[in-house]
Amino acid sequence: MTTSRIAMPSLHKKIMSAADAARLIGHGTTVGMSGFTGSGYPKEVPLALAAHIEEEQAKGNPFRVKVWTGASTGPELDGALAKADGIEFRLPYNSDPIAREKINNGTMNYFDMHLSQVAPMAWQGFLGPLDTAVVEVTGITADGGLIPSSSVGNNKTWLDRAERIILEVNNWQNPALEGMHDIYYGTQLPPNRVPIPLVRADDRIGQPLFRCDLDKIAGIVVTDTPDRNLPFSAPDASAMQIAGHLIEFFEHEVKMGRMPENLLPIQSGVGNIANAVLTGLVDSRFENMTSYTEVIQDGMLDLIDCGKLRIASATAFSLSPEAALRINADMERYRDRMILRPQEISNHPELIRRLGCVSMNGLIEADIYGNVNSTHVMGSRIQNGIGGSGDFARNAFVSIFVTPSTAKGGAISAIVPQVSHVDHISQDVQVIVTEQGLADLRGLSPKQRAELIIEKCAHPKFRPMLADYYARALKDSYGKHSPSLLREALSWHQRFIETGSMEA
Ligand code: 0RQ
Repeated sequence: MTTSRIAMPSLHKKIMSAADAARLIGHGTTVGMSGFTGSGYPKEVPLALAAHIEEEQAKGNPFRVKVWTGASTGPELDGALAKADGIEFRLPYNSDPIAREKINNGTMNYFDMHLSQVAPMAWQGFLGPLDTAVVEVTGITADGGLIPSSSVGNNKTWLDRAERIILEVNNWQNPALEGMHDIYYGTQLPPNRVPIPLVRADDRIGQPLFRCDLDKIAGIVVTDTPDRNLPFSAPDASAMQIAGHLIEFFEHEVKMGRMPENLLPIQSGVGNIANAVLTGLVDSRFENMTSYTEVIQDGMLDLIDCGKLRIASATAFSLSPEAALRINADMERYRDRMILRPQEISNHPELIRRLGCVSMNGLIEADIYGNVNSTHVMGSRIQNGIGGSGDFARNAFVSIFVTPSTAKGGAISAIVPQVSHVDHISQDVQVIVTEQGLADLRGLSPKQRAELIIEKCAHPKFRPMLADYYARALKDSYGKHSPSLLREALSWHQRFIETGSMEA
């Protein structure tokens, strides 16, 4: 396939097939791929690599690679490589079902880490060497600048650190993306770190293009395959109730003078509920809002379209296929309202704390003291990963977690005596919202938190069980600061594993 997107003639000789590019990647090596929540990931080389791996394995030759990405990607990358049993180790965030299965059956190593820390840890040398970068770009300028695509993720770091670079130039990506990105090249390692000069969500502190050592480019593959994001489900009654509670909370915070009229920069996590909250804000009275977050979802387009969101700063799009068409049809207009940055900047603790982000993330379960498990079902099966939730929760102005009060058709309570795995300690969890209500936990002791969470957030079916547990814990616990019955604290999970329900 050819393209007019490569404006530097000397690079044309590097164009090759995906199969030839995949053969540049060797067994046991580490590959840094672009991609973040289904956007901007390479589509051809990983598929060709999976085919190559299967061929080698059929000949009896072991062939597996270590894969680093920005966050989750698409079926052509994680799905295809996992299916071929080609991934020996992966970091960070994954949501691919085949990869999830391999991780949970113990055949794939997965390092689930805070998304802001991936690039710094690569630079610090904690993750080992990076052999190959495979990065999707929208085009290449006449002087060799790389126009980023629909996600930035860790691409800057992969391009800088890798010994060899393979580019996928994607004709499907809109050329009008050029100018939307802000690639900051000022990060340093200690002891030379300096403050990052970003003080508002709409500040631009870098440059629109990636730069790389052109001699490292070993191959260029041309594609026109679209990003493959999943559609969001329409917000259900429970999601709308959660959105309603949150908007009431925001109104109260403004009335109390704790937040300005246009709120503070919003961070909204992945998933259907987070998207529903954004959709709920469309009908709210808040105007001139800003967002400093990691992904731009459908709900943010709605907020921009209705004129209520002034700027959305993130590292990637996470759009349904319909929303991707919508943005592609009107990219020049959206470009003025959006900034895509490296994920070490979109998720930087210094910046999240400085801007005072209002963070809203989903959870798997929370306990009565407000510790949150975002990742592990029944304490051991990973669902996705911590993603950016930790970056935001610890550093936010106010850290909010949202969830339906039950899961799996009501068999599981999302509020439990003790979480079966901890991602966010109670100090990083200030508000919990379910369709039942909102618990504002700021300034409360563990016992006060427990009473409020049981009253406001638990499903009525599980509320008496929780109240009973808590009353007995208050009486019989070894200590009375965070009362706990150790023999019983995880018994709800064990009961689910044995009977298919947490109900007694
Ligand atoms: O599984 O699809 O098999 O039924 O978890 O749950 O209710 O669809 O909710 O899409 O909002 O995801 C925490 C996973 C919630 C997400 C989590 C099962 C449930 C379903 C999805 P099925 P829902 P959502 C920054 C923010 C961590 C990363 C993060 C997440 C599936 O929000 O990955 O916050 N967060 N990043 O059935 C058993 C429970 C369960 C449960 C839910 N208690 N027990 N299964 N499920 N609760 C963005 C990035 O980092 C990119």
